[in-house]
Amino acid sequence: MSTYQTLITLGAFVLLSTLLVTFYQLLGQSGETVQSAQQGITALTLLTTYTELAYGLHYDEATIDSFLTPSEISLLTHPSSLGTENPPPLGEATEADFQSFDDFDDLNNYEIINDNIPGVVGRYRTKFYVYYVNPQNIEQKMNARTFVKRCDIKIWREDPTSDDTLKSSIVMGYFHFD
Ligand SMILES: [Ca+2]
Ligand SMILES: [Ca+2]
Repeated sequence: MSTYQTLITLGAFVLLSTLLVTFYQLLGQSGETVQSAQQGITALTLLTTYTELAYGLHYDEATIDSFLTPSEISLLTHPSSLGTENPPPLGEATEADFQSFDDFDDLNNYEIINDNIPGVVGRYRTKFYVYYVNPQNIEQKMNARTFVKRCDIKIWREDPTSDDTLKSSIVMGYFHFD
């Protein structure tokens, strides 16, 4: 092989390795894309599930067994006590999770860790935060009882760590027509 041929061969190898590096970079990127898409879908699935469960709850512990009129607003849970009612009323289970929650604000400060979802890699954490809002403006948090509560939900994959957090808010109102 002449020097010229060797140079051409070397040149071909350089070209081939450059192509291979680019190829593997692309492969790596699409791997990341698939991973982050899977993460997004998982977070969204959890959000949908928890949203449906939350909407199945009563507005307040005080509205489970009785119907409140606007003048009885003071019977609602105090803004600083939003959360679970433990010990629970006689004959009811300790309020600890979605199986035992019975009203919307039981979700306040609740956290769920999912690390065993079939077919899904990683550990996901979901946090809930519930507060009263102004019925005319649900962006406005109220430190007083109202007939509208808002629940902010945050979901993210914490292992392997991810920078993406899914945030969502749901609102529940208690209305009466009299
Ligand atoms: Ca409760
Ligand atoms: Ca409660």
